[in-house]
Amino acid sequence: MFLRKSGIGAAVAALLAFSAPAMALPYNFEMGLQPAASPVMEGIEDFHRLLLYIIVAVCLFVLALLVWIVVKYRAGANAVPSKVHHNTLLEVAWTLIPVIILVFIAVPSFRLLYFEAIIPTPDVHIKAIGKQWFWTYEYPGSAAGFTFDSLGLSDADNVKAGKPRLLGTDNAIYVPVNKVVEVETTGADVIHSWAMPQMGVKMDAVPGRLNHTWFKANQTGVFYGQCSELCGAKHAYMPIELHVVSDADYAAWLAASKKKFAALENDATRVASK
Ligand SMILES: [Cu+2]
Repeated sequence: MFLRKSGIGAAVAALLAFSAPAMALPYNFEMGLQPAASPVMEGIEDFHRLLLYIIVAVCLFVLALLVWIVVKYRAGANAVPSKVHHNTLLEVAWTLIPVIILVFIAVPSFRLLYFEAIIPTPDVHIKAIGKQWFWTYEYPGSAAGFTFDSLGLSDADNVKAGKPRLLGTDNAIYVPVNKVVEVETTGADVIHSWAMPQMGVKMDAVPGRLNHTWFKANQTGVFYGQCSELCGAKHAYMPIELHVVSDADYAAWLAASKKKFAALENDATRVASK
């Protein structure tokens, strides 16, 4: 019905969308992860691939055993079943082999966890404060830091701005490319989670706690994420819009934003955009 209704053009477009290299967005019929844009996400992709190979091998092996048992030892071909039980060699093997597989998985897993957990010397700090239901960002700076709110746009405003539905915001965050960005997350009311799939980042924003994570975007572009901890009625409406730009563009955005948003010198003052 979809094809009849929207015609061949739409079908071709759908196929193209299917095979096109994913931009910084999820796309129709996507099977894998969103393409990596940071070293951490590249590590996650590699680990994911390794696990997939292991899982497929284990599943095929178990399937082959099942088929073999079902065929060879079916009642018709094996009227008098054997009463043998216990086989020390087999039992040791089916205990040891899974242990070896798990150790084999654990090594790269811990290596990746440490890589994520230990933050390299950061070039940029951002503080993301989850609120019901938007994000407040702080860009602390020695001279003049600033803070602003970042609210999800309505469907109509997203269309107007050419942004994807449920993902566009009124004030995007900017970071420079190839620089280590440290993200501090906290919650103002309930637990939220700052998640940016293409950077391999998902960090809970917990009231009364300051969590740290990092990413280093290896390409410029616009990336989208969402709050990923069920935080109330409008949980689905607090997206994250991240622009990764060149150093020069970042400096320009920083200078403009310092003027645009209220300075932090007065703690109590926080003025939203415009
Ligand atoms: Cu939330």
